[in-house]
Parts: sequence; structure tokens; C-alpha cells
Amino acid sequence: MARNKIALIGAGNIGGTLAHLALTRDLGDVVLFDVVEGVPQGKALDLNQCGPVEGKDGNLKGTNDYADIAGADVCIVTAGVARKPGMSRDDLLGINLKVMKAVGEGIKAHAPNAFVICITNPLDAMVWALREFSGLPHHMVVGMAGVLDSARFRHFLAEEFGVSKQDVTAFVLGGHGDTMVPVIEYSTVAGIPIPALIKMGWSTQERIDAIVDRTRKGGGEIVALLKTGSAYYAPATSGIEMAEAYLKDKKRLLPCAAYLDGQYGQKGLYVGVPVILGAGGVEKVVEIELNDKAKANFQTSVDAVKELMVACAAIDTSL
Ligand code: TXD
Repeated sequence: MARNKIALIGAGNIGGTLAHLALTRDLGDVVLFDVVEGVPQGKALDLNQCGPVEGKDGNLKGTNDYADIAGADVCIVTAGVARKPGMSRDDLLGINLKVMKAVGEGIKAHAPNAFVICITNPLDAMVWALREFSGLPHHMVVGMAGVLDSARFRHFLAEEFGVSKQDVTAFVLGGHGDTMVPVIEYSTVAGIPIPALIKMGWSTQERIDAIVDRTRKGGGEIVALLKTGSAYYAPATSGIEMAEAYLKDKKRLLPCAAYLDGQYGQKGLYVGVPVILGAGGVEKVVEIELNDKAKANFQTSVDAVKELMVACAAIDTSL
């Protein structure tokens, strides 16, 4: 059986980490694409030299030519500019929208059958734009944010409760920004929902509220510490989790930025919701019941995403 082919568009911090994870998890051969000459080639050569030590046979190729992504099974897009301190995700809009145009056209021409995972910020608007420019079916284009946001939430909750991170599940809905909606009723330790844990005296509502707030601002906290870029280890791990769900037809139920066509009362936009990811791409959008507070917060988040889409429409990408 031929190996899977994974195209990584953008060979920066997340792109390089994705390539390393794809190699060590035996996901297939990797093509690292970037507009900067030398960087994807250098990272690919460096990573190829991990193979003998790790016992991994996946081949990596660095390139500046879209023709090399031909026939990719999965494309993971991180191309663009990352946030700097003091820069909001929305400041990135103008620059990264034009990048999505170039990337979307490259995928359309060379890998139209791929499952595409967008990571570039501002996420919910960029995944929508990438889908528009690539023309791929909506169920084959998703955005990565919810897996990362819920991983951050799970990490903070595990610390708070003093339990294994493995036993904490968490649900985060909505756009990838400060309006994201961590849902505590659907977040558990081994099946015990957080409100029950509060009643058991494991934490207090105030402490959980502070964790929810820290999760919402989780990206900014790391940007402020790094000073020269944004988080990349956990974002790459989260992106690879989604790629693996597709390649291995795992039917994972993961929060992803997915296209809504009436689900959750929303139409014509991408936003974070639980979906089933398998060989068919987004096989199902899972509609969970939300209480009034979560519903209102979700709507606020959707409105923020719509604002970004309006801002996108006002940008002339032909320039
Ligand atoms: O949860 C999430 N979705 C995110 C998103 C979590 C963390 C970071 N997130 C966003 O991912 C971040 O705001 C950025 O928009 C992307 C990529 O982050 P990364 O840390 O990898 O940024 P780098 O290191 O700057 O890498 C970006 C690369 C860099 O090598 C550029 O030369 C390249 O993108 N680039 C391009 N590649 C291909 N084609 C074009 N046009 C292009 N323009 C720049």
C-alpha cells in the first residue's frame, strides 16, 4: 500500500512541528511548502536525518513549488503571519486573507481531493476564505482551534483538580478568539461534570470562572511570554490529531471549525462545533443541547465571526 502524502503549507514554527509529528507518528510522506526559499528544504533535510535514529521511513521534501503537493491526501495550512505582542488575531486579517487566496488556488490546482485543515489566524474567517478560494466541498475543509482550546482547558482543569490530564474531557465551542465558549456542563473528570465536582467541593465556581477566562486568553498568554511569535507545540499536536482522525478513519468526535448549513441555527459560516471526523472528512456536525447562557455566548461568538467575514469581504484580494 502506498504511503499517505501530507502537504504542509507553511514551514514556520507550526509547519515544522507538524512535519516532526507526522514523521514520528508514521503518518506518511511529507511535503513542506513555503514561499521562503531554503527554509522548507532545510527543515525537510534536518527531519529526514531524524529517520535513522527514530527508525522512521517517512520521506520529507521541502519545496517552493505547488506542483510538489500533487495528490496530497491531507493539506495542513499554517501559511501567513503569526501574532506579535500587542497584535490581535484580527489585525492579521488583511495579510492572511491574501495568503489564503494563493494557498486556496494552489490546493485547487494540485490537490483538489485532499482533506484540508486550516490553522492560520484569524481562524474562523481564514478557513471560510480558504474554502471559498479552493472551491473544495465544505465537508473536506475544516479549521483547527477547538482541539487546542479544549486541550488548554483540560490542562488547567487537571491542574486544578489534581488528576491526570487523560481523565479530563472538555468542550469548547464558538469562534477561536476571546469570545470562545468553554461549556462546563459538558466538561468532566472521568464522566463527572464540573458542576457536580464543584458540589463535591473539588473547586469553586469562582476558580472555574478564572480557568474559563484563562482558557479564552490562552493564546495571548503564550504570545506575551514568547515575545517573538505564538504557540506552536500544542497547535501542531492538535492539527495532527485531526489529520490522523481522517487518515485512519477514526470517527473522532472533536471540536472543529466546521461549515454550518442550518445547524445550531446558523448558515453559511465556519465556527467551532463538535463534529465527527473520519474518512469522509466532516461526516457529521453534532448538535448538542445548550443551556440559555451557553446559547447566548455562542451567538456572541458567531456574531464576532460574522464581523470578521464582513471585514474580509471589504478587502480587495486582487491587489
Ligand atoms: O489555534 C489556532 N488555530 C492557532 C493559530 C494557534 C496558534 C497559531 N495560529 C496561527 O497559525 C498563527 O496566528 C499563524 O497565522 C499560523 C502559523 O503560525 P506559526 O507559528 O507557524 O507562524 P510562522 O512560524 O510565522 O510560520 C508561518 C509561515 C512562514 O514560514 C512564512 O514564510 C509562511 O508561513 N508563509 C507562506 N507560506 C506559503 N504561502 C504563503 N503565501 C506564505 N506567506 C507566509
